Amino acid sequence: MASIRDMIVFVTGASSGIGQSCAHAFADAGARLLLCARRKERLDDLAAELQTKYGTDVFTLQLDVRDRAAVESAIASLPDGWKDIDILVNNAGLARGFDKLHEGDVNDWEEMIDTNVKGLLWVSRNVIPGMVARSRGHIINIGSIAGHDPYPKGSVYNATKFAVDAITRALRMDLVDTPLRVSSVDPGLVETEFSLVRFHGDEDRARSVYTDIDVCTPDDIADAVLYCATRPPHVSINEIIIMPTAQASSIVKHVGPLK
Ligand code: NDP
Ligand code: 8X3
Repeated sequence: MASIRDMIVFVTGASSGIGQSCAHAFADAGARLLLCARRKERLDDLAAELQTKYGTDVFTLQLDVRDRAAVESAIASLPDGWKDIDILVNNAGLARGFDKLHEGDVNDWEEMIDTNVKGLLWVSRNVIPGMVARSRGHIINIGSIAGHDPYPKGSVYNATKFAVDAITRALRMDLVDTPLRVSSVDPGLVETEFSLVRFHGDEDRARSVYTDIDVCTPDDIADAVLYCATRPPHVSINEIIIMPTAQASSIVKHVGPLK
């Protein structure tokens, strides 16, 4: 296992779920953490927890990744000591709605495309040049099984995650003559605030997604992300698809006890 001690790890969408678990996993491994999300109070609470628990050096940024100018300016004006990002975890993302395409809400579509695709691009475009200049860096994108295997009523979310997969694979080709690495970690069902956000705050509907099925936890996913980040420099984990044992594809899931 390669050490990431004192490396600067930038996790987008660290105020909840997988991003928050990644922050814990990287802090536990001795990294310094740059954390962004829109809910700054949550980030500051997390920073305090990481400082107490692991003695982690944390810098928090209130940032909406959809805002291209804000992303440019936030990254350009990072204080000394935080500019040289070693590992970028492009995690910020969401699903909105669960509808047949011809009945979908176009505002939901815009939010997903602006966050999952354009937001990931704005952050990447502003972080990767520094990595290339330093000949050092690792980009880990959080995709989804939905980016390999589409499902009904998820067309636009699926499309955004197919886009993440295409960006990941093409970026790896763009950087093949550098020491930089590009990975994606593509989960199936993980219990986070994801479904609450997808169903616009409907708690009962969100809970039902995870009822009677032993789904992954955000810590399970963070473990895979950390695995990618801690391989020796000549080894690139290109892609990890990680799902609950009770899920075999986007649509094949076993509800109830396993035999
Ligand atoms: P959560 O809703 O728990 O976390 C999403 C995180 O993204 C939050 O920290 C949120 O912070 C942040 N975020 C959302 N929009 C923005 C934005 N515009 N700017 C900055 N940050 C933003 O969900 P998950 O942890 O489950 O989701 C994380 C990633 O994992 C997503 O890319 C999702 O698509 C992917 N994924 C999730 C799966 C699951 O089943 N849970 C399965 C496969 C992939 P804030 O609201 O404070 O801005
Ligand atoms: C999230 C996985 O199947 O809940 O990316 O949409 S799914």
